[in-house]
Amino acid sequence: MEQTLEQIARCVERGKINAASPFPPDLAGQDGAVELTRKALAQGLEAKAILNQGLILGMQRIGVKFRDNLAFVPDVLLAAKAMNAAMKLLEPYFKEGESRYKGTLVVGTVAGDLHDIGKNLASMIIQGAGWKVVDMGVDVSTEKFLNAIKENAGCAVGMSALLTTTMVNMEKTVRAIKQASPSTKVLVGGAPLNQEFAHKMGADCYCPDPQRGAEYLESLAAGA
Ligand code: B1M
Repeated sequence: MEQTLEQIARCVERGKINAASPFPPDLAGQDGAVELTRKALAQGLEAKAILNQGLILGMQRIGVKFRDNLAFVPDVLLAAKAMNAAMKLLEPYFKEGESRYKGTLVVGTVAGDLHDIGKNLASMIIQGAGWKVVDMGVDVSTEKFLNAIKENAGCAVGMSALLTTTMVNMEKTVRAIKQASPSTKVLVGGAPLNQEFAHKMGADCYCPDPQRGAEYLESLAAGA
């Protein structure tokens, strides 16, 4: 049975969605994350074990590879597709609804900025790490972030900015969040940012890559 979980993790890591999917070529014709998840359920494995020791493990691995430049954007997108497809089979087993989540992350690209590829990747990897992600989309105003914090009590907030011009908007939003809700943890990412700027604007975590965000949230969940 452990072998099935490892196979599931490997399928997610490699972006092998199902038997019909042609990618990756060396796994053509073989079972993918969907068939193996079905098999694991038929073997009597708990949905929680399949999620944690199969799907999430696979997403963690691709997240680390992506951080280390050993995997690239399409690899992560395919891994997320494989994970989401298999997750659908597990959903009925999580009867307690959202209690399976470690917490909630509200994410958005800041006001004036329409770039969403990095934000979407971060969302997928963080979701894959067991967090509920409330995606606000792009061009998200300070007011919208503040409303989302009210609607998702206890959430953390993740922001992305790709333009030097919108870094300023990010700073304004972080400051407004810290003023309105000092205990809300704020994660920031995006190519033009750096640790120094993130620190200056008052963010709790600078994420040069999504994995850093997932690890920071993990440390929060562990009470570190
Ligand atoms: Co734009 N663009 N763009 N663009 N674009 C850049 C960013 C630019 C560097 C290109 C250039 O000139 N060389 C430049 C910015 C220059 C600057 O400000 N210094 C630029 C510009 C100028 C513009 C426009 C102004 C162009 C114009 O219209 N004249 C315009 C602005 C529109 C707007 O936002 N208002 C514009 C538009 C666009 C498109 C719409 C065409 C398209 C966006 C499509 C989309 O996102 N759906 C686009 C794209 C694709 C790019 C480039 C080519 C790629 C960006 C990207 O997606 N990278 C980019 C040039 C480049 O980077 N080579 C460029 C891949 C992505 C995975 O990386 O987002 O950094 P990134 O995310 C990383 C990390 O930063 C981190 O994890 C990700 C994975 O490692 N991360 C997080 C990011 N957010 C995170 C959040 C987290 C955790 C980690 O937790 C919350």
